[in-house]
Amino acid sequence: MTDQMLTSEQIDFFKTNGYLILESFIETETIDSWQQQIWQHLQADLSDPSGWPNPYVVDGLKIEPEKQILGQLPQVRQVVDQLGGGLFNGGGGQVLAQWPRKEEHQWQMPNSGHIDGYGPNGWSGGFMLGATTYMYDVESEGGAFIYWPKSHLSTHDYFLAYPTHIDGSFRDKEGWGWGIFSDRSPEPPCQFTAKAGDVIFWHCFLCHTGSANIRQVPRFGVFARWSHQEKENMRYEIPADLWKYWSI
Ligand SMILES: O=C(O)CCC(=O)C(=O)O
Ligand SMILES: [Fe+2]
Repeated sequence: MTDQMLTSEQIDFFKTNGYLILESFIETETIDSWQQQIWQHLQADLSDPSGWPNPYVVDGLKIEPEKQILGQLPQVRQVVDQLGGGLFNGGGGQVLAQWPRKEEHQWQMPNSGHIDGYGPNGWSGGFMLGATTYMYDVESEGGAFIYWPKSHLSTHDYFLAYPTHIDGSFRDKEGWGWGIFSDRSPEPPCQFTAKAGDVIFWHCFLCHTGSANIRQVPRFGVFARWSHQEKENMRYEIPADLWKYWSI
């Protein structure tokens, strides 16, 4: 492994599109171990759908050893350090499941996507980067993570026009919906169909959302997110240069 994980072409791609997909980025041994741990945690089995639970958020799963958490894997940390110049913090793990919906045969692309950082506890501020991978392969209509390519640019334009909205006050307007961001996207949404262990890194302003799974295999999405180390100082700022707080 070299110090610089990403080539300049990959960095240019990330800056232009707001995301970067790295195929087979996680070792098979790690994926195998995650699979074992999640089924053990759920007290269920891949081969016995009748015993599958149904929660979207897989609560209380602590991947062990800790260095096997998505955001702690050395190759993931290397990418994050390269993009953030060592100033991005976080990388904690979260698993979100999309269980097969046997009763649904018609799949629809979601009509809007959100940006992260505006959860139930309010605005966290300083969110910079997310990463998503899967524990099992995800085919089309199989509960993929959905993203709007290049929407980081239109979201940036939105906040340049309405800088005070960065704190989440865009939600105060009556009739508000996440479409205020994703409807501005220069490109339509895509499904992140991928093999287990392929990783998508995504810019904090990239619109995204989950989607229904009408296939056979549960979608276990593994997420990690990073904030800026100086977030208390920079969280209200909308720099004209979208990459001001990045090292790329
Ligand atoms: O489940 C997904 O693929 C999307 C989840 C998501 O956007 C989130 O938790 O912020
Ligand atoms: Fe999200």
